[in-house]
Amino acid sequence: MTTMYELAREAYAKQGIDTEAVIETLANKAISMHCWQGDDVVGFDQGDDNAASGGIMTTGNYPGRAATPEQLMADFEKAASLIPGKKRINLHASYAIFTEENPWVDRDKLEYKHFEPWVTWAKKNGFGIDFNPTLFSHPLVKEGLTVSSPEKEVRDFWIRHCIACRQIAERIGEEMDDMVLNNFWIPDGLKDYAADAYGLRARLKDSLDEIYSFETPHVIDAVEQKVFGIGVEGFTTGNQEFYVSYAAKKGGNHVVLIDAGHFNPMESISDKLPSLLQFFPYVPLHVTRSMHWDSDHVVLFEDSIKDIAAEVVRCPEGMDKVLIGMDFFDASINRIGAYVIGSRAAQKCMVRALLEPIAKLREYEANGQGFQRLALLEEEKALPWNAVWDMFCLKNNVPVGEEFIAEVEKYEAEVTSKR
Ligand code: RNT
Ligand code: ZN
Repeated sequence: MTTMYELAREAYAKQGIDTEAVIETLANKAISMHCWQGDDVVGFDQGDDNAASGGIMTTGNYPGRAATPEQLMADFEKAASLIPGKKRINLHASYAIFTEENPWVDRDKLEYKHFEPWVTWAKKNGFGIDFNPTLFSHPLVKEGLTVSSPEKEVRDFWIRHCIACRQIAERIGEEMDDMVLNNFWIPDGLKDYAADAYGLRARLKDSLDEIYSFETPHVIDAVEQKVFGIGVEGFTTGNQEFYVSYAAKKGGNHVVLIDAGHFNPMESISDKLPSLLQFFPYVPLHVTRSMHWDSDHVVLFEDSIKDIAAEVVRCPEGMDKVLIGMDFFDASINRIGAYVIGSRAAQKCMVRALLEPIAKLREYEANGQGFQRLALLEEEKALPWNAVWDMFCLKNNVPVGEEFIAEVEKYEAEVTSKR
């Protein structure tokens, strides 16, 4: 393997690329791993059999789902030990931890104390934390609506929830001495065509104004659009025009999160990065793989993801400003394996992007040498990036190549199969 790496190092050096620098850059780029792959987006606040609902759905019935905070933490640690580089855990409000001391409260009454165990655990493991209010899988998602509902009682409940979540995220940021991404995915929509689309969006705007009416210096406030959700195919309150305009007008740390599965099938999200990065301080991503629709399949080393990684690297400061988060949930295969495959695939795409001979490509482009640019783009695909990826894993003390399969199998035999 070392010999292969040495050959790769030489091959890339010829293109003016320092593979050692690439390995170091990538090791410092955190990847935010979603807690919800570990338990099929069930959470801990609505009972054990509360399958995801309200515009979101998991399919599959693989045994061994994490059903308690302890199990989810253990599984996450196992997955993280097989993924190179820096990691963050992305928590949803529905993963509040209730104890005898801090018994169950509804989502509008959540406080920092319900997440303190996560903070203690994250610090111990060297993970950063990101956060999300949970506006789904709850009886108060009424007729598919939350903060844009015509019922004031419904809106107010969710406004209180979102305010609580911003306060929690801020406190997490203070405790961690870090910026916390607090992302709002609001599933609101209608099964069929809307007659009062304007009214629904006006209510969303008013609710957000109330939610964002106080400062949170440790929080990056993101909003995530979607073309449609299950059961709400006819109309989505929070579409791209709404959220881009809203975040841009708010300014500061208000941004839009881009989920790779939330656009029309042929719409490339990579091309959004060089636009959004001109105006926003951050562009958070949900890296996922959609199959025909927003199916949240486990991420693989595929063109759509490679294209996103390429833009992250090509855009000035993209490595700092684009926040890479995962958002897939497959309940049909070993869940720890799913984490590992998906996160490593995203990182493989990043390695490859960092190895691109960008200076040369830009020179060709600037000189109008279209043939040369295309030829190099094509040849570069066959350079030995995989040897650099293997070295990256080796240097970060995680299994190289498919060695992680045996590790996941062992954990399954010893832990998850016994649940
Ligand atoms: C749903 C959105 C959202 C969720 C998570 C659980 O379509 O992608 O980001 O997947 O918040
Ligand atoms: Zn998402």
